[in-house]
Amino acid sequence: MAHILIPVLLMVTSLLASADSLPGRAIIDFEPNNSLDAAESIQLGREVDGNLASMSDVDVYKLTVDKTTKLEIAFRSELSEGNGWQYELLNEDGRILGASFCNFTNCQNGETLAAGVQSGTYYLKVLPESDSSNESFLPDGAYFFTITAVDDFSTVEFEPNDRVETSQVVNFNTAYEGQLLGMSDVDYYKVTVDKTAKLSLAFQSELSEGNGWQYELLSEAGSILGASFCNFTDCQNGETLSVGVQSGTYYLKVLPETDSVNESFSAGWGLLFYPHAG
Ligand SMILES: [Ca+2]
Ligand SMILES: [Ca+2]
Ligand SMILES: [Ca+2]
Ligand SMILES: [Ca+2]
Repeated sequence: MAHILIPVLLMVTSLLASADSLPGRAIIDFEPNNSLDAAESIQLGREVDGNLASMSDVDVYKLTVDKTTKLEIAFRSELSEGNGWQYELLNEDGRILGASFCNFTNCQNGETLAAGVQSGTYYLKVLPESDSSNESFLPDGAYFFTITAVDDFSTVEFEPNDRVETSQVVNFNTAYEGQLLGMSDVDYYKVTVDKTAKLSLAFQSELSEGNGWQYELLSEAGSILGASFCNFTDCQNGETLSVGVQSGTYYLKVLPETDSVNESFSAGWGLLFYPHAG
């Protein structure tokens, strides 16, 4: 009898060192660039050198993507700032596809945010991390980022996936990375099983979060076959949920653990999952 081990769900935001800067070729923050309409055009693979001039400064950059791909945003700061930068990848309609806060030495060392996108126009919006208007919260120094398109996009989440109808198809033996973008984000993934099997879903978060993730394995009709809350270091260490299933279509639904709409409960920014068959 064949056995199928199934999906593993890990939650991760990849943090990688950013590429070396190329000062002579950097694109400079050219004001005013404070809105989507006034966005400054940038290019893939070319570093942008910007700064926030005040707590009301917002820098919006615009780029065009001509294929389905994974965008990697390597972001870093000149200085280590406790009140750092917030940056968001937006689609043409202004919907957030990925976002991060960048601060302290983590930001100075650089981090990478990845998101799957279709061909189209996208924006990167940079603003102060704090939403205070007090200028003492303004991060000093420059920020730098480079957006690159990576052909290996099979392991990344594609928004929008907030409904069963728009769920993302995933395969076994592949790790998928995504994120919850706020308390209203829900992520659906879809997997097809071709025989009676044991479905195993492993789930892990990058960070230890007290208000963590909730995930459910659903049948095609929407009944919950298995579910778990994943939080604190237990989630960071990873856990596995297993259920026996018949052949058919199944959905994995991921949402914030708490049903509060308070964004302070937002469970980190990273999500990676790994469906596995063996
Ligand atoms: Ca600026
Ligand atoms: Ca600006
Ligand atoms: Ca998501
Ligand atoms: Ca979603």
